[in-house]
Amino acid sequence: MTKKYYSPKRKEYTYYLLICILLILPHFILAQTNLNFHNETPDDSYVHVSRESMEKGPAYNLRKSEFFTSQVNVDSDGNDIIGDAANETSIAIDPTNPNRIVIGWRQFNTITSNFRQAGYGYSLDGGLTWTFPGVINPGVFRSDPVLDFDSEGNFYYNSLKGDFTCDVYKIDDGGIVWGAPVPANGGDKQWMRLDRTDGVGAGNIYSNWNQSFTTCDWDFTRSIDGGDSFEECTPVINTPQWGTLAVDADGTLYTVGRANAGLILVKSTTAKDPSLPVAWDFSTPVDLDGNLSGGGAVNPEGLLGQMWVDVDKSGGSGHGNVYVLASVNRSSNADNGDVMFAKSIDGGETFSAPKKINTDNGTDNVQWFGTMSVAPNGRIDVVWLDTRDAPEGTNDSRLYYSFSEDQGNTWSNNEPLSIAFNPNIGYPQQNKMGDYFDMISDNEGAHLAWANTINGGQDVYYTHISPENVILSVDDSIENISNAVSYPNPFSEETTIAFSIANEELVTVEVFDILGRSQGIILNEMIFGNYSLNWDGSNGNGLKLSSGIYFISIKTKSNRSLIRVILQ
Ligand SMILES: [Ca+2]
Ligand SMILES: [Ca+2]
Ligand SMILES: [Ca+2]
Repeated sequence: MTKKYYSPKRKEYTYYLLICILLILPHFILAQTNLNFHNETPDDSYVHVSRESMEKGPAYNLRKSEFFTSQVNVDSDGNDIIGDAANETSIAIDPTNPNRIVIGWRQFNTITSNFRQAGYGYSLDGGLTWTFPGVINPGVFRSDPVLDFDSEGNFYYNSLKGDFTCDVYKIDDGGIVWGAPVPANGGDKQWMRLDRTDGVGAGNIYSNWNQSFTTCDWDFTRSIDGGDSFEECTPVINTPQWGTLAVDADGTLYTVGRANAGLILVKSTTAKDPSLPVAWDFSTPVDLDGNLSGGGAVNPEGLLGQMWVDVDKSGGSGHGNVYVLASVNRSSNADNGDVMFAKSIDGGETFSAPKKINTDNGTDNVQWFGTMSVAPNGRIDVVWLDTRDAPEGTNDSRLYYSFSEDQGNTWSNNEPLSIAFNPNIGYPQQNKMGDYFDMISDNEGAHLAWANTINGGQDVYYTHISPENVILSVDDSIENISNAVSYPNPFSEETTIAFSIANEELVTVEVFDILGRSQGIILNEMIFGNYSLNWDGSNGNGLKLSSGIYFISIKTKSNRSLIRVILQ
């Protein structure tokens, strides 16, 4: 009997081997792509740098009526630390005291080393001033910070370590004293969300991450005991990566990201129930006419941005809507970065056609780090970095903002909220400015944690955006108001507001609180030349305002000047 070289059995084996290779090939392709521009592996060794020994310079802080910006990674005197780097921000606000805000980031103590640690800073005055006490765990490689509060004001900081596992720190005093962290499984580019409902899932913690870089078998975990422990890893359908999570008003969990076949949304109505194992209802393809990517000129070793999901919890006509947004490489044209939005009005089963949020012309400008959050009243806030104003041959970027008050059908004009900066400077031996920003919306405005190089290095900032004032904003480039001052400042009885108007026109002097809410108009007259008026700290109805920080806006048809005053 002649022995055949190819037995039927061997043929079958070869066939199965081929199928296996085909099935796992996309994973390797994604893993390879990751390695090129997103991999949180320790590289340079830890170098101890004393903050006291670093050179200091003025922090960058900007106060306008449409927004205010405060530098977060400052020393104990509020100064910029020259020669450090900070990026990849996440923000959390205490729902029991919204003046308590915490921002986390990747802190590089010196730009001579890409060794990164868990940076954090906190504000107790609504983001106006910040304290950066130092990194949480000095000398330990930590990356990918993700922060959140539960409904009772407990704070959680999820942190990726160099072995592709995550820790969750839990503290109950607004971010001041740190205990030991709890192991939380995890992997690279994890995201975390708390259930802040008062339903069956109240206090649950959810996290998912990039399946390609983890020591777990899968890409999801849950805590049902307030962060004391995290469950064994379980799989999310189609393993989305580089995305975020959202919990709706009923405790339903959504997660989004890039899968092998494109962008997806995955939904679980059972994850909230501690008595049930985590199961997923379905996975829906999301068409944003493009895909998440990275490695572009604006952020060479980082992402173009992550994919955002949020839900309408307003109780109004948009209640339950699911919104997704991301900066994507476009499919239907050559644009390397647009901010694209889509919505679902049927609980994530189907999505609308994608809508481009940036309204610049052509396909040459890059809109990156697109970031979205939804306010309790249903307003959708979106920010991104934008190269549309960049001189030819540069990647200079400005922060832009737009919002929608009608469930994403129409959007406010694209408004720039920063000067242009070069995102390619200040690198800490790693050519990127992190992979994402983070934002939280309330009914008054948006709270953004972000990075830029306006102060000459990579630094972390908090910006509070007041949508109503963005609509009212005027062109600051025309100078008709000069020498605007207020004295004494601080004041208790009365302050004199003085300014000069170059050409006669109607001048309105109006007082705003730190959230950008008008407290009353104190002057509205035709004025020319030097002018002064006295203000006793009362509102438009003659009632004395409470002690605090206010902004006096001196506005003409074409110009606005702001003075920050302290009423004692
Ligand atoms: Ca700095
Ligand atoms: Ca990262
Ligand atoms: Ca573009």
